[in-house]
Amino acid sequence: MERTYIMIKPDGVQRGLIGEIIKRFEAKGFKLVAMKLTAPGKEHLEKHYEDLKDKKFFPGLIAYMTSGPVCAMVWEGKGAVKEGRKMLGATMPSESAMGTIRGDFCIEVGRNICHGSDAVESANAEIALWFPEGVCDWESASQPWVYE
Ligand code: RTP
Repeated sequence: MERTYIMIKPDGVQRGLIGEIIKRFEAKGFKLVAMKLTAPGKEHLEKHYEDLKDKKFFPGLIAYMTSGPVCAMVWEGKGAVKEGRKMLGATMPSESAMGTIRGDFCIEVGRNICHGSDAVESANAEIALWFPEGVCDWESASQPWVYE
């Protein structure tokens, strides 16, 4: 089953949105297989956002991402990467549809609450970076009620 890396950024944590975001992923039918509240520091975040290192906003992004703890999670389910991105909404909150997490809860791109992997390959790399200890393989009783 496909897995995606979803992270609630420092603003989402400080604003008390962890429960709301978890609620949406659970209600959708995805399965939480790893989660931790962590503040890993600059080097780790620079690695996570390595592909953006030449962007003008990179230093600000790293400062934002290291300003407090993040909630790192792995969610599992059919099409988890693409569906997860849909649930987060567009990167720019002004373009995120209402009903999405960013559309409902934020205003600025530099405080856009959450991160979601953009492809299966990046999801696998991000899961390995954030959860080198591995994830929990557990059986969910609701699976036959989610998948036909
Ligand atoms: P993320 O990785 O956080 O899920 O975001 P994303 O794929 O939707 O967007 P990406 O282009 O990878 O940008 C990563 C994060 O950098 C911040 N950003 N700031 N000031 C700006 O113009 C700007 N553009 C991007 C956002 O926090 C964005 O989520």
